[in-house]
Amino acid sequence: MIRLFTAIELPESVRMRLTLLQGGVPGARWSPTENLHLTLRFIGEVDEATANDIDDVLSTLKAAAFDLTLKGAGEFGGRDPHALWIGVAPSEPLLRLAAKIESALQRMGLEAETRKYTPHVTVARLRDAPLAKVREFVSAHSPFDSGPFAVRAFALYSSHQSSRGSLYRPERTYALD
Ligand code: 2AM
Repeated sequence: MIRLFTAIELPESVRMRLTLLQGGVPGARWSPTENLHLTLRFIGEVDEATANDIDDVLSTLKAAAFDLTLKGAGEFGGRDPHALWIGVAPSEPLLRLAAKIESALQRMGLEAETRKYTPHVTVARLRDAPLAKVREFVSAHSPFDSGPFAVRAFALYSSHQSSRGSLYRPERTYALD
C-alpha cells in the first residue's frame, strides 16, 4: 500500500520564504522546506494497481496553467490549535483544477471527498502550543504575500513515515496547458 495525495509544488524561493517565517511558537513541529506544498486532493492508502490507475487518469486530465499567490496566515483547531498555515489568494483556476482532479478520481471509482477544499500550506503541526503564541504568529504573518508565481504542473505525491516525521515525494508530475 502507498499513501498518496495530489499537490502543487511550490517554487524554491517561496519555500525559502515560508521557512524563514517559521519560529516563535513553542510546541510547533515546523514543516521541513522540502515538505512544503499545496495539497489539491488527499487520496490516502491505495494498492499498487489503484496507484497506477490514478496515474493514468491524472495523465489525461486537461487543465490550464495559472498564476497563484500565497497570502495570509491562520490556524486549524480554534481553541486547541493543531496546525499553522499560510493561505492562498482566491483563485478560480486552482478551484477548477481541484474539481477536475476530484471528478477524475471519482470516475475511476475512488470515494468522493466530503470535506470542503480549503487551500492552505501547512507550515507547522502543533502540540500543546500556547494559544497566545499561536495568535501572535497568525497576526504577525497575516500580511504575508508571496507575489504571483506560475503553476505549470501538479504532482502526485507519496507520503512515507520516517523517524523524523512524514516525508513527501513527488512521484509523478502532470503538465498544465
Ligand atoms: P495538512 O497539511 O492540512 O495536514 C499529506 O498528508 C497532505 O495531505 C497534507 O498536506 C495534508 O494536509 C493533506 N491531507 C488532507 N486530508 C488528509 C487526511 N485525512 N489525512 C492526512 N493528510 C491529509
